[in-house]
Amino acid sequence: MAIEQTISIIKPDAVAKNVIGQIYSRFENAGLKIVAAKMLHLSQEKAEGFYAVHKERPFFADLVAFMTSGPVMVQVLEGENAVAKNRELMGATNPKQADAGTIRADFAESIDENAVHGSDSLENAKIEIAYFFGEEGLCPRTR
Ligand code: RTP
Ligand code: MG
Repeated sequence: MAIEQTISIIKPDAVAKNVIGQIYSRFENAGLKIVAAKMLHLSQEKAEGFYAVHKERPFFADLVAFMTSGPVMVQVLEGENAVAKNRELMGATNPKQADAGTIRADFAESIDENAVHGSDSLENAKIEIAYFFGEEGLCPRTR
């Protein structure tokens, strides 16, 4: 299995609920390492650019409004199969359909405010890592 890196975002609803640490524990317990992290309040432009693939969708304006409504925590997770493993930990987009024990089942209220984002492919992970950490770079673990 390949060591991959993926983007995780703890969205404004979960930051407001004060569960950053609980979500980080799930990553760590699954063997994923945090190799970059920052809290930021996304600008309209940064949020629109991040979700540009959805710009024609009816929910786009609400999605951008939500993602700019408060601070988010953005991190790069590294580990075996990190992209799929993170998506598994997150659960389905709609928390009502998410498996028990997943982050969205436990911390999200609705499909619009669903606690976390995770890159959906290795290709998009690379694009999203560059989008958020292109200038700072990552902190590879040496031990
Ligand atoms: P994300 O990108 O945030 O990790 O979520 P995802 O891959 O599970 O879902 P995606 O299809 O990429 O959609 C991005 C976000 O848009 C909102 N959404 N609303 N009302 C709807 O039908 C609908 N569909 C998607 C969700 O908040 C989703 O996280
Ligand atoms: Mg997505």
